[in-house]
Amino acid sequence: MNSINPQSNLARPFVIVGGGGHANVVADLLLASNCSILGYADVSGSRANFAPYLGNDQKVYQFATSEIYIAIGIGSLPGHNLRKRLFEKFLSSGYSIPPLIHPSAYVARTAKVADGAQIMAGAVVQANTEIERNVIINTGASIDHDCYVAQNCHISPRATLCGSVRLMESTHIGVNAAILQNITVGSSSVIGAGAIVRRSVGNDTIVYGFDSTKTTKKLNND
Ligand code: JB2
Repeated sequence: MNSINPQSNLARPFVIVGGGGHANVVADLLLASNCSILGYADVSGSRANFAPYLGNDQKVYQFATSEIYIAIGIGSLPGHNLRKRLFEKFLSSGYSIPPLIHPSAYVARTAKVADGAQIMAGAVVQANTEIERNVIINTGASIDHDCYVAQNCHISPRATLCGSVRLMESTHIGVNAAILQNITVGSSSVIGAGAIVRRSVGNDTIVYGFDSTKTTKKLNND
């Protein structure tokens, strides 16, 4: 395994924003990397058990920007921009939101992973690939060489991008979908679970079905 886990060398504790399913996975990544977690912020009260509940997002501001790191513990699903909003809110308030890479993920030496991006357990990011800000590469996903994944995309568990695929901003790739080599997927598009994409896809488009011949234009509800 590649040992680049940037969070392992960070001295400050983390505050996780969100306390649901994705936050639990992020907390596990941090603990597996020997990072400490001060607590988490959530709007709907104390539910998670990985760290103390701090209160709503306002409570995060009790910590100086130089005192903590933030991890966004909200996932992203099609049509929801909460993760993006919270990432931008805390970044513009001066907090650091470092990239997180699970110790069991493989990230090639020549790959680039930007702030706020999260590479989950068992994922692979191959040579010369660029992962932009606030992207989730979820459990066991595989991103091959020379890919470009623009900000706020979510690659769901076990999805595969073959070589030189380009994903534009806020695209969602469903569980177990496969995108063949050299394909571009436009911004805010959704590739359904298990779809196999053999030709490029425009912006705001939903693709579904085994042979990816079925597409529909999606309403933009951001
Ligand atoms: O403004 C907010 C806010 N709004 C909702 N600020 C903060 N700090 N938290 C907020 N929340 C909280 O986000 C909700 O009260 C809830 O506790 C949490 C969302 O949890 P949930 O489990 O519903 O979704 P998730 O985003 O953690 O995970 C989704 O995305 C993942 C990628 C799920 O679909 C997962 O299954 C998926 N793996």
